[in-house]
Amino acid sequence: MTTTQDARQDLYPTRLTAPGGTLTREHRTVWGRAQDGPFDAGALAAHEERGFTILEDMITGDEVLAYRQELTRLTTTPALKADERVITEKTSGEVRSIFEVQDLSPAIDALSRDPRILERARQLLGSEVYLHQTRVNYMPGFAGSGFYWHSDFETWHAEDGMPIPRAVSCSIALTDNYPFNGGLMVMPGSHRTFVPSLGETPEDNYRSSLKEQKAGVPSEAAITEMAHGLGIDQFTGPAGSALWFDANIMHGSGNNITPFPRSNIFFVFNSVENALEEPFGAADHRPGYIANRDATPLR
Ligand code: 6CS
Ligand code: FE
Repeated sequence: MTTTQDARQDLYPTRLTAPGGTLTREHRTVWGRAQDGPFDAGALAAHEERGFTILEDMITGDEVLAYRQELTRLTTTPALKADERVITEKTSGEVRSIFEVQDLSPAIDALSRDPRILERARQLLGSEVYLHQTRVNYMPGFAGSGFYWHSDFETWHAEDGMPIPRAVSCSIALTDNYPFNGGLMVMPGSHRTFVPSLGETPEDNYRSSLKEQKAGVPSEAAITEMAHGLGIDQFTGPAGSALWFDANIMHGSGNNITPFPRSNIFFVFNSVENALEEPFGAADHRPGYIANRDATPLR
């Protein structure tokens, strides 16, 4: 007798018990058309090809200052110190990320619904969208630790039950992103390859993975092959710039030992047609503040 779990098709098997080769992505990257939103046909074609788009001046200098004050307010709110949505740096104990930030900051909630952001997410995903995950990353100076190479979709598929990579992240820089202060690195075109990871998901993995990801990371062999084949681009640009990147693009960031923090706001938009199911590679799904299970369209 097969259960629905067994019968369910998994196009992107990962967290394998034996090494498996890379897979070619089954799904397109851009689901909407030029007439559906602010991106023109050329921009959509470039996003389909590279898997990411950098927009300078996504928000104004005044807005950057206002959101930077919000980030400071959040880190200096005593009640939040013990909140499970606040992730601290492994070594320094400083705030590393705050998840579900739209519930903690009305200003950031409003930004996620701003047409400059929401219309682009709807256009790229070709449907109504909802917030799968939001977070602010502080990447403080001197002690900001980076994120090893990974595909977000690999985690969201395995641990949250996201069926296909019909999701897009928008990272808005609140500080200047230099090559040397932990700027996000991406491998252009890597979104078209799905790299399964080896090793089952530990119980309650999110309690450590948000500080330092161990399960779900690609092999050095896969990273080496992709880096040689595709190269590495880096998201640099002034505060107010935005990086739109596909859920499956291979990305990572280095540590930040400079005095210059690299803070940003992340919105992860998922298509309402791609709502979370049961995890494809873990026993239990993650809490709602990391993976929203309410696919009500964002208005
Ligand atoms: O596990 C997650 O959902 C988070 N981890 C990383 C390294 N990037 C995506 C996401 O925020
Ligand atoms: Fe990531």
